[in-house]
Amino acid sequence: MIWDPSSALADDARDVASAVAHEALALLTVSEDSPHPARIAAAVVGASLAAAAVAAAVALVLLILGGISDVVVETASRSTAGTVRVRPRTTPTSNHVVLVGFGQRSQWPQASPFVCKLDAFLRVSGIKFRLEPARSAADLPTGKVPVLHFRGEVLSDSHFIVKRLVAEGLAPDFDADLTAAERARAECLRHALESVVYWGFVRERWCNDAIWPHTEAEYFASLPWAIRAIVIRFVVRPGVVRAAHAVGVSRYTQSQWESILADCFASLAAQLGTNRFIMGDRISTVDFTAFGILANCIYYEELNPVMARHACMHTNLVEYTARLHREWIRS
Ligand SMILES: N[C@@H](CCC(=O)N[C@@H](CS)C(=O)NCC(=O)O)C(=O)O
Repeated sequence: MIWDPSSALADDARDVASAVAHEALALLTVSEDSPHPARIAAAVVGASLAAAAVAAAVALVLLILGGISDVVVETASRSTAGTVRVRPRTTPTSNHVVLVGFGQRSQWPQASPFVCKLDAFLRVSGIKFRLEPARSAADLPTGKVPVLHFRGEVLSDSHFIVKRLVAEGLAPDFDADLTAAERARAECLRHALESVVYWGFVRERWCNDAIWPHTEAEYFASLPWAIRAIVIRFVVRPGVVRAAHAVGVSRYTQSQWESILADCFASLAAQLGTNRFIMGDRISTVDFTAFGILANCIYYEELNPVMARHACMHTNLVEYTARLHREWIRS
């Protein structure tokens, strides 16, 4: 989640600072008994320091309140209505499609397997889009990325966005040629990747104290220091860590978790075999999920070394990811 507190807050703090400094100087210059110059200098320095301290304190409080109010507004509206109403970034007649992600890295891939999945799906389907960062938590109707602004609507969840674009005839049905048994296998793989393997990113990026500083720098570098030091550290991270505990991924021992990962990647590698795509010689929807997960494993090794090690044990998975990167993203 990303906050973008208005610069008006900082302006307020600056105004307070300059008013305090101005008052202090005015008092000194109109004094009847002309004090000693050294005392004047000391008083000016003292007043300036006091003004700076007041400004810093006001700015800190305003910035923190800005961030916290975002969380509070988001939580309150979600708990009553279930979803947050977000103003679309496109009009009903607009041809522009906006993919909202975390936006913390300008170069590909986004540090979210689901954003990466949808990004690839849109490119391969020939749908032109702009990638924009979430400007605040209130930009995300379900609190998650990706979000797609499309013809005046705000769509959430990569799976349902893909379904919607196919139903509208804007994207091909990549699964049309699969048999019922193949669809079943593809669906099981998709769930294994999105509902099990995905949590490996959370376990490493958010729950590992040694890796967390790198995650924080990668995700939140653009936020003001006060928001990072207080809101991210004491509100956001603990929430994600609690979610990992509730799902159970952080309760496994390291060897238990690595054995689950090893089985999942071995299944994916076995299904891919020497084929071009996961389900054979044609793209199917599960390829976008696999690509998003594998690209995040491999290209963010510093944030998830265990995931990267397990994915890279399978040469065919590494080659598949590199080839799709070349064909889908770089071309
Ligand atoms: N089922 C969703 C999952 C999306 C998801 O979990 N996104 C993660 C980033 S990779 C997220 O936004 N997490 C924030 C949170 O859980 O608060 C989809 O397919 O879009």
